[in-house]
Amino acid sequence: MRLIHTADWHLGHELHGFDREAEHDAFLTWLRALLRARTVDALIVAGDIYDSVNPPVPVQRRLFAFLAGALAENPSLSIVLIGGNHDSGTRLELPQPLLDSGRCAIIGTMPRSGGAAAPEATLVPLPGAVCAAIPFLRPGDIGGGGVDGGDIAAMYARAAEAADPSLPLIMMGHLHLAGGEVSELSERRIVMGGEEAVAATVFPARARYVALGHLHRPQQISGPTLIRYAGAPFPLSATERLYHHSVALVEIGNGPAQVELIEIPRPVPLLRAPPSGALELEDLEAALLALEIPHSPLGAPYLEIAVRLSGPQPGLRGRIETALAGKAVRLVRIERVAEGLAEGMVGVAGSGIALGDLTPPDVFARRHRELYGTEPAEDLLTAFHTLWGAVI
Ligand SMILES: [Mn+2]
Repeated sequence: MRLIHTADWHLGHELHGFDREAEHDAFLTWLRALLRARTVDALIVAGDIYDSVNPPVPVQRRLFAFLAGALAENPSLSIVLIGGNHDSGTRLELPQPLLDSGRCAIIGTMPRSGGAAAPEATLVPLPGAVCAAIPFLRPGDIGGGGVDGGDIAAMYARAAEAADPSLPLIMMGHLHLAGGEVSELSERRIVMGGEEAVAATVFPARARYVALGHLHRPQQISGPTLIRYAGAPFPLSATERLYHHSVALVEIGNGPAQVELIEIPRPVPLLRAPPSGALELEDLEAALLALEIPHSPLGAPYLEIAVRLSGPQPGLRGRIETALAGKAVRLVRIERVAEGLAEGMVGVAGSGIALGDLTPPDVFARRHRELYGTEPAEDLLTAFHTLWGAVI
């Protein structure tokens, strides 16, 4: 059997206030054409279908139109969707009664039976295979307390035991596996929220293919079987702009599963000035004046800028906008890098300090040091404390 594995669509995503609707339309149109061209048995989407738990109406309409269209165009296609940490599982499942349940399964939340998790109920029959469609697991999905690697392994083991042993077993999941490369920005809130990465050994060796979502770079993870993150369809932050975004076409026969990566055309260019590191403001202004803007029919390219500063720089944005005058770009972010700090040496990530150990004034002072390389002035600290007192 042949399937296409994709994930982390994040429908409704905004890049620093710019909506991605045209890009999502381009991706979904491309995917529908691919499904028509490549004749697969199944399309599986491994979570974070939506970017938020309460996606706007046009965003939900986009998903429903895609599902209805792809099923109508491909009479032998099955589709399986699972919920990710960004999704509301119950909202994701909403259109299920309107879709042919024999060909489209949406499992947003872990099914329950008599109040307890029922991983057996995640098994979805596919043409020539069976799929354990296990969604992102939240504390409480499993029965009180947090979700650890042992709980996750137990869910996968129970699903595998309940699956017809004569059929190839495909497993889905939305979680953070140890050994996966994390993009710096768009997954940070999850990693820093105290979530532990789990070992790839949570998956039974019996699975022929494990289709994951959550990490946005397409990648294979070594483990007891073939385990892949499909990755997002296009960059969701500037740190993802060099990824080779793709979908995985997986062929499961008698031997090991075969994977063909099909690169997704980049709908809108995402530029960075400079391409890596940061420049002093004068050098940056010169680089911006000389910046070549690629042709981009779906909307002006996005631009992220990194400037090296030795202290607060009033009027920074105005100077950058002046240097960009007349250029068709969308300025998404100005990263300020403090003089004397090497890139990547800022923040608490990798420092061994847990965010929970810092007080808000600590975070404020650290952020000031990151931005300007100096301690906040006394009057600024006083203003911060006044504001802090007003909100707690
Ligand atoms: Mn996710």
